[in-house]
Amino acid sequence: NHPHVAIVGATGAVGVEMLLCLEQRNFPLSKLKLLASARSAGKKMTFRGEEITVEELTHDSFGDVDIALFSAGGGISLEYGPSAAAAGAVVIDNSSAFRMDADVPLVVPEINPEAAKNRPRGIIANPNCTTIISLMALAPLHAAFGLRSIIASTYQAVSGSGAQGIVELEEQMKAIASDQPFTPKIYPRQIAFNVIPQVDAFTDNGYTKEELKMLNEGRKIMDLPELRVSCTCVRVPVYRSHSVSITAQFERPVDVAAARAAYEGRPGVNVVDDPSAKLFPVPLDTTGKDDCLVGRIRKNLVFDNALDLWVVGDQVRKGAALNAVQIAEIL
Ligand code: A2P
Ligand code: 11C
Repeated sequence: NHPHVAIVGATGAVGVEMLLCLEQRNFPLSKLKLLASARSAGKKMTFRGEEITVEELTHDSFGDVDIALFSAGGGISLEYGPSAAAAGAVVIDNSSAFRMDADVPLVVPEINPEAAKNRPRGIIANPNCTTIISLMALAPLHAAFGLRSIIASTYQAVSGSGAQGIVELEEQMKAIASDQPFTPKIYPRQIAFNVIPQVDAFTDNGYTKEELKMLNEGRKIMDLPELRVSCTCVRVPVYRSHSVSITAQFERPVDVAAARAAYEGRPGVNVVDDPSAKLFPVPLDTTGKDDCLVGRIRKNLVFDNALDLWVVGDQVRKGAALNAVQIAEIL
């Protein structure tokens, strides 16, 4: 018997992509339930050629659900995730609500699939999108050289903020083109024709929460409690796909050819690295695609045993919806 699957936040940027991933990957399911706020109840969405009516999320939504994919924000996950688990569903949660809970596994299927098996709370967390994309590039290098530290800067697309991020960029571009005034709503500054060195809220040590996710989630997923990470997260006026510039230091001596070879046979990540032929990954290359792309691999000139690299991935897809559906496939 195939599982009954529910998507919580089905109308959102990630929810819509979850539906698409289930369809494109021919996920074996007996029934799909689409849940969102009262605002969307009654709306119709198409899955495998059939219309499904969106229902309002309530605590009683999960009676017959086997797998619940949550992507409606941390507050909704905290409130409804435990109800879904109590009703017997395995919750795969895309928010940050449960990621650092010791009783909740944090899973990237290409890196630590076995962690999904031990889930005392009935909840599995999907990591932060920037973290997933960065680790897709770093895990093969860790296997080759032993990862010790990461210094990274990110270039994060507006769709990382959900559907509203795209609206804000579009509205600002239109307003600027027609010389109209506008007020930034979800971003702290103008995002059109600009870059903003703030993603998520600032914490006491000067880092944002998004920047600390790379540290804390990276340690948990890689099972490297001593891993050192310093990250600067930046919002850029790109619709989709996050890019990350990484300096990674390793325990053992590195070699560029060996680094490239480390990706051979690894699912979900490919090397695109021939700068003389203008071959390096850009966000438009990965948009709507499953695989993360790595390029600009070179020896770092400052640190010993260190490599510089550039990784790009569709954060709505591998960074969120696809990773969640891959976790469901493990189940
Ligand atoms: P809705 O479309 O009905 O507001 P995004 O990340 O793109 O902003 O999407 C957020 C998702 O979370 C949407 O599907 C949204 O549904 C859903 N959502 C927001 N608030 C609630 C709520 N109170 N109950 C259920 N779903 C919610
Ligand atoms: C962004 N990465 O681009 C964020 C969105 O921890 O899941 C996802 C936040 C998270 O704004």
